[in-house]
Amino acid sequence: MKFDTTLYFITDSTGFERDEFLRRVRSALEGGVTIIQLREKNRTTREYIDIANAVHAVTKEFGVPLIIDDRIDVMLATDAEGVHVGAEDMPVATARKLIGKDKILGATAKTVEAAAKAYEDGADYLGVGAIYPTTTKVKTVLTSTETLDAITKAVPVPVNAIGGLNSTNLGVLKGINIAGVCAVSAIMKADCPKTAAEDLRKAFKEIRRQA
Ligand code: TZP
Ligand code: MG
Repeated sequence: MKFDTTLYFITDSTGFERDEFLRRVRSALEGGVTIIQLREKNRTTREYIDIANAVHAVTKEFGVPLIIDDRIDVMLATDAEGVHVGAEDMPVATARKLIGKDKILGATAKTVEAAAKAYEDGADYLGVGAIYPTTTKVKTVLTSTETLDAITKAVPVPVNAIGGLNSTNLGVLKGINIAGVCAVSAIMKADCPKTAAEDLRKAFKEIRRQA
């Protein structure tokens, strides 16, 4: 399926009541996020499916694909548009085999070698980072912009930058052929997710223009 990673919003429901969480997801969509990943680390399978169905109902209104972090079973149960696997999750080739060719498969890569393998194994896009230190709970190390640049040149699929990104600090990505940026807290924790998404889109457009 076709997708656009220009502004890739990854959710984190930690600390939000369900209604407030869903309100924020909707607000981010109103601000123009182009793809959403539901990333839930402390949910039972039942809860994960329940929140995924609720988020999917909203993303469908906007025609924006929903990607499920890590859990192919949750993706299948909710008929979400895709799944994203990290280095410690299901191998990319296995994930592709299980989900078929039509679902979107994303992978995390921190080196050119890992990126090339993920692409060969069937990834449709790659997330690369962390570019900056992040306050979001994640096991990650920093990835240099040189490595990010090399990855964009090594694979033909869209490559997104991730990690500590917000509308004021995208300058370091100028001249690198990324397809888009991923953000968790810059949107999730913003006073207004809609405005935050709009600002990120503008900032990304601006570095594109200057490149
Ligand atoms: N992978 C690398 S950094 C990161 C993930 C999931 C978290 C990014 O979160 P934030 O809040 O946008 O820094
Ligand atoms: Mg993961």
